[in-house]
Amino acid sequence: MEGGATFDFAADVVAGLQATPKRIPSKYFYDTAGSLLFEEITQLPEYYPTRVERGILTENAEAIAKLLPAGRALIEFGNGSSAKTRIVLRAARELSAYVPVDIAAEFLEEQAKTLRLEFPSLNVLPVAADFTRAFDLPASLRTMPRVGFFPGSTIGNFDPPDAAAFLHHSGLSLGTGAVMVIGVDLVKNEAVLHAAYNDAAGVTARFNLNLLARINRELGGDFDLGSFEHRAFFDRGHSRIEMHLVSRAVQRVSVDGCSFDFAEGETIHTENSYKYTVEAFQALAREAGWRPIRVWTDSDGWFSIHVLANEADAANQPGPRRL
Ligand code: AVI
Repeated sequence: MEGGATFDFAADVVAGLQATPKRIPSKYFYDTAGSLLFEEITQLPEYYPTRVERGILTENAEAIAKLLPAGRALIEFGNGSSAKTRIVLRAARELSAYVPVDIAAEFLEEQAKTLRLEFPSLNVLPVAADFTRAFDLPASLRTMPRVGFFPGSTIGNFDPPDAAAFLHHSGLSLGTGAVMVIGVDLVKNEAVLHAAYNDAAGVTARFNLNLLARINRELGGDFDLGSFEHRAFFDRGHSRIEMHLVSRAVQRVSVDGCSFDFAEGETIHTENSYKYTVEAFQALAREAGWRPIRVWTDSDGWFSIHVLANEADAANQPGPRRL
């Protein structure tokens, strides 16, 4: 496996809890327990994005494959564990290589083994890296046309300047002439959005609270999980779902030798999930140096799959506002 990267969980948690308002980056949801809970979320009746995106990919797999260059390498931003990866791998025949890029090296290697068994002729080359920054692709890909794949509207978890920075960096990593296939969740009826992040079975609440359990497990924190509750709401002004953990009481919590005071009702902001219009996402992509070629949505207009082309000379592209 190529690469290697880590996040500084302790430093980010301490800095986030010292900030006003308190916040913790959503990338820390995904330890083993959190990844399993997220998997459960994707199967909930209220959580439409996974189901709807899979439907769009299944219906349009051939048309999408036709837009991809021959002899291509497919680079997935994420570990390639999803059913969506398999839809694309089956449709995008004649792949020269499949390269899943993810921070979680062990899980990545396990997924790669599974994929090699399922697709014996596929050259699977996992890269352990933080794909939110520029990273190096395996040297053997140098001569192959590259296609990026970023499903699941994970880009919605980045604030727009970070989303633009991700698109810009991925253009640099993939190179001139690359194509990107990206799933983006769309603005819709507020009740549908609200239900998707406040499911009746309480799985999203457990996913959110697992962040505190993870801090207790890994950083010797003493969060009392019963003293915090899940809150998720749509903020129309920012066009995003915000997730928070709300303190039910005045309390003091310690993490990694530091203590943090909470007022009753004070929150830790744990996630943003931006919802775009097709036009707003295309404008963001253009700003980051990608040209929209095609977009598909479901019949309700709830979710979109975009194909973008990086035609300009990436080395001479201006960066987005913030990198
Ligand atoms: C991974 N990401 C796109 C999910 C989302 O919808 O923003 C994470 C999630 N948070 C709560 N439910 C699902």
